[in-house]
Order: sequence, then C-alpha cells, then structure tokens
Amino acid sequence: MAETRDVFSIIDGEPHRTDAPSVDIHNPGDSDDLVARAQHADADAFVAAARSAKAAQLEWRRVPAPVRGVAVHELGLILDRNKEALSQLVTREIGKPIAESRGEVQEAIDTCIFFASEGRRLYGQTVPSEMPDKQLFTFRVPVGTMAVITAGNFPVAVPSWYVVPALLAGNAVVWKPAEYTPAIADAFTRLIHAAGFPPSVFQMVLTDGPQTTVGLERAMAEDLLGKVGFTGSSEVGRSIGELCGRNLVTPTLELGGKNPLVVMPDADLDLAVEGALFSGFGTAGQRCTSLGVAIVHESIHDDFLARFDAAARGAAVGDPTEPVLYGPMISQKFADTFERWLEKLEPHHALHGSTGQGRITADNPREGFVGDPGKGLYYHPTIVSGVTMDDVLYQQETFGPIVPVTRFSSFDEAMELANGHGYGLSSSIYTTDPRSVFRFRENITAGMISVNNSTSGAEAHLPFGGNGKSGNGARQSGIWMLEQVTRWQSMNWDYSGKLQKAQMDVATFEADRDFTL
Ligand code: UN1
Repeated sequence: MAETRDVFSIIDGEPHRTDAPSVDIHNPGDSDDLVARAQHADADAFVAAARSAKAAQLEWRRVPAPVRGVAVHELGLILDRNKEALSQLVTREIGKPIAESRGEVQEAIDTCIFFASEGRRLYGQTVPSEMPDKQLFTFRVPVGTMAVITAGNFPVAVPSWYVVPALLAGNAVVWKPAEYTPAIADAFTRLIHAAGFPPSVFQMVLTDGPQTTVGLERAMAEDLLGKVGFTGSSEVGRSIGELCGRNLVTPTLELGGKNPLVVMPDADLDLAVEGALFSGFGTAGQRCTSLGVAIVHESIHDDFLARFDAAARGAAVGDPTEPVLYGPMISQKFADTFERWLEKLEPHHALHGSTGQGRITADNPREGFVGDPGKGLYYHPTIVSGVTMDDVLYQQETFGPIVPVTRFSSFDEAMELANGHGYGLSSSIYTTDPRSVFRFRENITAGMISVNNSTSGAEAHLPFGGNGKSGNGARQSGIWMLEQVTRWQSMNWDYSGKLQKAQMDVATFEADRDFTL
C-alpha cells in the first residue's frame, strides 16, 4: 500500500501545523487506502497568508516579466519530470482514470508552455494623442494578490489556469484547494516552490468552505486581495460574487454547466454516440463540461438511444488504474449528491445504459466491472430518456454518471432546449451540414462550442468560460486570461513644454459642411 501523507497548509513555504484534528482522505476507488491525513487551518491562517502574500508581491512585481517567465518555464519542466508521480496521485486521491489524470497534468504543463514566453510578450500599446508632442501608452499591471478557490475534479489543471498566469503577471496567490484533494494540493505546491517562485508569493491554505468565506471577507476588508478566482458550483459562485461586489473586488467565476449535445438528423450517429459516451461518463460525469442533456432529432432518436445504451452497457467501468471509461465518484460527498439525483427520476422517464441503477455492489453488480466494486464509490451509468424542460433533471447540473436525453422536431426547438436551462458553459452539435453549425453558433448562449466533438476536452489555450449560470463572463486560458490577472494602466506624456488641454486645445478643420456636388 502506498504511503499516507500528513498534509498541512503551506504558508511562507512552511507547513502550518495547528491543534485541529486531521481529516482522513481515503482513495475513492479503494477504501482501504488512506491517502492523506489533512489538517485544516482557519480563517486567521487565510488572512495571515494573504497579508504575507501582499508584502511579497511588492518585490515579485519588480522582477522583470521575462524573468518571471523563466520560473514558469522551470515549473513546466518540473511538472513534466514529475508527470507520472503526480498523475498517479490524482488517480489515487480522486479516482480519475489514469489516462485522464495524465491528460490533466499535461494540461498544466501546456499552460506553463504557453505562459512561459508570455512573460516576453506582456505587451502594452503606444496610442496616438490628439495633440502634438504628446504620446499615450498603456501598460499591463498586476492585480496584486489573487485568492484562488478551486474544485476537486481538476485538482491540477484548473488551479494551474489561475496560478500560472497570475504569477507570470507579477501577482501573488493564496490558493484554497478542494477539501478532498489535500495530498495533490501539497504536491502541486511543493512543485511550484521547487520551480523557484519565492515561497510567500504562493501560499496554499487548506480550509473548509465556511472558514474560507470568513477569511475572504476579512482579507478583503483589510484590502489584501485584488482578485478572487473561483471554480465550483453556481450557488457558491453567486455568494463569492456578492462578497466581491461589496468589496469592489472583481471575481473570475467559472461555475456549473448543463452542456447540451445536439444530434441533427444528418449526424454521423456512431461519432455522436462516442462523443456522448465520453462527455457524459468521462470523469464519472464530474466535469463542469460534462454532457448535461442530449438533444436528439426525433427521426433518429430511437436509433441514437439504442446505440448509446449499447455503448454504455459495453463500456469498461471500475478500477481507475486500469483503462476504464470511468472510475469512482471523487468522494463520499459527490456519491451522496449523485444518489439524490437518482431519487429525482420520474414515472415518464425510461432508463438505459445499464442493468442496474445506483451503487455498483456484489448485490447490484455490473457485468464486466473492472476490479472489486465493494472497494470504492462506483455507480452504474444511467441514461434517462423522455426528459422534458419541466424536469429538474433538465434544469440543473447533476455532476455524476447520468445523462438526460430529450427529443426535438425543429431546429428552433433544439435551440430552446439547448439554452432553456440558463447555464452557458460548453455545448456541442453533431451534423454534417455547415448551415446547422453556424445557426447553432449564432443562437447558443454557451461560451464554448464543439462541432462533431464532445462537450468536454477544451484545449489549454482557447478561451474557457461561460455565461448565465455558468459564470460572470470571465474567460480563462491563453491570452484571454491576461485580462483577469492584470489591469490596464494608461499614461500620457506631454513633452511640448506647455499645458495642452485635452478636448479644448485640439486642432480642427475648416470644413464646408454646406458643400454638395
Ligand atoms: C472543469 O471541469 O472544471 O474541457 C474543467 C475539459 C477540461 C477542463 C474541465 N479540459 O473538460
């Protein structure tokens, strides 16, 4: 059995030990394996970390941006050298299939590759002035200290989307990882410090939700934070947004999704089924980009459903160290929430995808299960047809291996179903007709669109983010993230030797406005 780690917050590069009892984190795919004993810190520790980060940022912002980029480059190299160990830890602590864990760590490496040279490109502009002998400029300046609060389903990739560009741009970061990923947070923090970033510019504070809220509130009241980045549920995102609003701090909010996958009558059905299977059940449906509702044209609905049902029945489910479609739920909390969704099934729904529902056990087995189901939080894949817009299954994010399916007859109806839940993160359309593609793009409210590809699987350098209940319009990844981690500063320089007044001392033309040919 692999070792159990004792993990603590890491403040100013040192483990922050307290009297609090530690929280045990078990491998969700193997309950005999105790991954970590995590000691939580409180709001005081959060504020202390933010205070120290704020002081350290004053030095860090003076390091030239290309040199900060070198530290990002080092982080990319260190992550690459430790890719396998970190991927194994991701699989062990949250049960993500090992191939996906490797993909997740690669996403963090890709983020470093992108931002390493962005330090040499933190461009500002020279802007013409309306007066002679005067020049205007813009500069990107860091926001200061950024609090980053992330979910447990992407415990390396998603934090890296915030942390890497934030540090590159000269900010300090206080990171509050998910409670159920302390060992990964500890490992990622040590890798970041090993890359050479000064310890105080990257603080990691293990706290629970309520202590984080108190800590955030107090840190903002003390003017310690310039930005809050949050990835998680729409409900928590709303309250963080309110807190930020009261303190005039702008948040970056990446929230839930109910990502539609529209299958047009001319679609390649096998391809659509493959996409639905991966986005519906990959990561056990626990991605914010997971398939939220499959919207299938009535002429092919039954055919699609039959193939989707067969694909789900035949899929490998189980031990995440093996090549499976999905493994266990991330933690008990996610398993409990998923079970509550199964209680929301209604008489007009029909179930497909598996011989059983709910937890996979010896008494409720799944044919072909990989490994021993009794060891972990494993659930049957559930496909629900007959879902309507009035169903809570259609209206809310489910975050588990369940895929609602609904049917449409006209394109307008498909769009109504695709947008009607009010989320707007990712979306997908399967069609061979370019007109449908562009009509879909024009009418979908989601921030991200896939064509003949699944709703999940965004690349690390394309804008990532949503609208409506999925976020506040902020975008992460690539150059777009720079708008979140910097602010524009403008400068005007008058070298005429006299006071030139904007708007008033500007030359004009003697135009003959009555002139006609
Ligand atoms: C998330 O679930 O919060 O596009 C992020 C994807 C991944 C990232 C998901 N690259 O599915």
